[in-house]
Amino acid sequence: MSDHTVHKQAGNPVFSGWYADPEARLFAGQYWIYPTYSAPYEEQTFFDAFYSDDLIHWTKAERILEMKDISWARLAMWAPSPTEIKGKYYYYFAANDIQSNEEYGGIGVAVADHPEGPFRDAIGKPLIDQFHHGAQPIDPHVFIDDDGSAYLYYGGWGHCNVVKLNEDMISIAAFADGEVYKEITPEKFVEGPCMIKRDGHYYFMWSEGGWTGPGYSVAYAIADSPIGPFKRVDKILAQDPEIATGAGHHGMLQIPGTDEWYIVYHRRPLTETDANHREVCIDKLEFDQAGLIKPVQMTFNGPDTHPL
Ligand code: FUB
Repeated sequence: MSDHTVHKQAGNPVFSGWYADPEARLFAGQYWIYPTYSAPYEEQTFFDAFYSDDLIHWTKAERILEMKDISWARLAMWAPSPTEIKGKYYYYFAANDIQSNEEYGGIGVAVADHPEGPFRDAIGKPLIDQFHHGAQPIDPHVFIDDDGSAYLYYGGWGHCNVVKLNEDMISIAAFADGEVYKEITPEKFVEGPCMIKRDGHYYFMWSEGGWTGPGYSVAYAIADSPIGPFKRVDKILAQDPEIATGAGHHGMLQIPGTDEWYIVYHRRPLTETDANHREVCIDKLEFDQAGLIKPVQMTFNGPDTHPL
């Protein structure tokens, strides 16, 4: 196993260091956060992860996946999203920030026996290596529906697609209508898709604006199906002149056995303007009586303690 460093830090950010694009999961009885290492592209050559028993104390699992183990990756390893199926951990990530179908890279899949890795490339090539419907192959987010169907949402450059994963989790199936790459782009979508299911409804969320600037933010839609249609409802997370700028690209955590939810996201401290100076924060996300998401209040206090 990799080196583990304990971060005892109450409040936001929940751990120190420049990190972004957090995915949030509950694995093996612990809370997990899987972020991008937020540095210049050439230095984004590995992923760390963080785990906690209570949402307050986080331990770093270092270098759970490294570029040296991905033959096709050369820089900009971004936005991981893992899931657990039958005791195996499947880890979707982007690499190379491809600008056209002439370049090689896109979304890969790695696999491990433990949530802290070590993850190894599962197929030796990208799972998605082309633009489809204008979507840059970045920002994967894996979602398992109640019937066990696995969906991979992804996309940048203002377009979002969803694909269905086969049971092996390392190959792509066609939908019932024969389509493979289904475009589901909601109004104002830029990147960073995220899906949860609550009370039978699919809450689809995404980031809007430019991630390098202060106006980066999160909005959402509600649908009756994992493939939409997704009609934009409203923004739920945005900069706050008292707290931080550039708040977006998030994951979600539900406290087990409750209807208590937290949004795990990155934001830029008010003192910073460097695009990569992003840190991972957690705040409450609440629903109103009608099931609509209330605007998130960013805080410096961070989450309440939730021992597992
Ligand atoms: O961290 C690199 C990129 O920044 C991500 O892929 C985007 O979603 C944005 O957060």
